[in-house]
Amino acid sequence: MNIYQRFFYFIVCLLAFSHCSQDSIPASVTPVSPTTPPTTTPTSPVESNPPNTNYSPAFSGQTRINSVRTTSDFQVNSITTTLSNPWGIAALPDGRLLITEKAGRMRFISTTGEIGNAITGIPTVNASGQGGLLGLCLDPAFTSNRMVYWVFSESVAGGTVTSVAKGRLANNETNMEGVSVIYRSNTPYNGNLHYGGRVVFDRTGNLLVSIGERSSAEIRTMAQSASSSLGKVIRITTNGQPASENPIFSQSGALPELFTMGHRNPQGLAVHPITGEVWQSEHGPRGGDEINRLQAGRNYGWPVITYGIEYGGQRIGSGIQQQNGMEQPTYYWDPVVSPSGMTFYSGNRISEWQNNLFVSSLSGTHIVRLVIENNRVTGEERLLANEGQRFRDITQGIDGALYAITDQGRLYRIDKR
Ligand SMILES: [Ca+2]
Repeated sequence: MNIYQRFFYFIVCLLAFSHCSQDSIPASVTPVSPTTPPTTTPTSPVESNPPNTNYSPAFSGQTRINSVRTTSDFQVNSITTTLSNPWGIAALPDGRLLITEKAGRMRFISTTGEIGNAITGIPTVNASGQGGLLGLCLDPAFTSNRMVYWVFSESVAGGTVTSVAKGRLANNETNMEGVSVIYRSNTPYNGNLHYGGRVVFDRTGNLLVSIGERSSAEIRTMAQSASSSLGKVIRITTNGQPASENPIFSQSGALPELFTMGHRNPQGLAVHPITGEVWQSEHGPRGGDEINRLQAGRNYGWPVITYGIEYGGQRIGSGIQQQNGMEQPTYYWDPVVSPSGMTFYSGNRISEWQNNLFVSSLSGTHIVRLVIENNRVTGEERLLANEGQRFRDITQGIDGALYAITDQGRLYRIDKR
């Protein structure tokens, strides 16, 4: 190679490595820096870097939508910096928060930063790679039944799987009672990537759980097989049975728990406060991170259609972005931001945020704010971009503030000043 080829090769490797590590173990904590005004003008997209592909969107506004800027005065407080790889956050009815830590711990944390001891009774997790104790949610009737549901990666014969467990939070708050694993993915794989890992209740009172396709080229095609739970969003009862409302997929051997198929690594699920529909975020490859509006029985395309390319630069499959019978993402990013947990804002403290979607971004190191009108994204903003944090999950507290956790161990509170 001549010197120019070597330089080009070096840049390609650098890009590939930086993207491969989008969900790896975090860097060290960086200090909070003061907010500086964005350099973009309000009408230009927030993304100014060139895309990784030359693919064209299927419709106007599917990517690089014009930026918006919050005009309300809001404040950001770092409540604590000492969590250890927090992965999921849920708001308790009494105002506190319940968080998971990747290594296998679940803890209370107050909105003033007091961190509780690890709750005992949580089944062992396999915390290798991207695995561990992942997303969690509370039962809608938590106040009376104290039930908690969570997703984790688990060692089983033949590899590891994405699993779902439930337990009753003991009255003394030190342990989980009556813990049981209510669901296990049916396709073990020897790997430690792409577990998915979010869980939410939808308005039918069932649990939706996102399950990744385990990443490797040899296994990811299972996202298109209705007989595997890999690369799916499933819908199950609180006992782990297929929800009776579930769609029927036409493939022979289709699993009755499937809700949607054709996903890569979905790390975000959120229920729209008006429509009740479940929206999803999904890590793409190099380019092609997605926001999807999930509709029962639909196929979201991976790995047949995608707006991304392989980390090494090759096309994926036939290199197509659209196909009949496969859903287009509502929105996509190229280059990627690595979207993880997300929530719709339904509070009234910042009225211009109502029904906006807030998405935690890992490699993008910011919180995405998406304005959504008539099921289309009409504006994008990057919040907390100067904090240098890999945002893993975000939720709305009982007090109406937003609470976000980062891989580096921080919990932020974002609210009207
Ligand atoms: Ca897709």
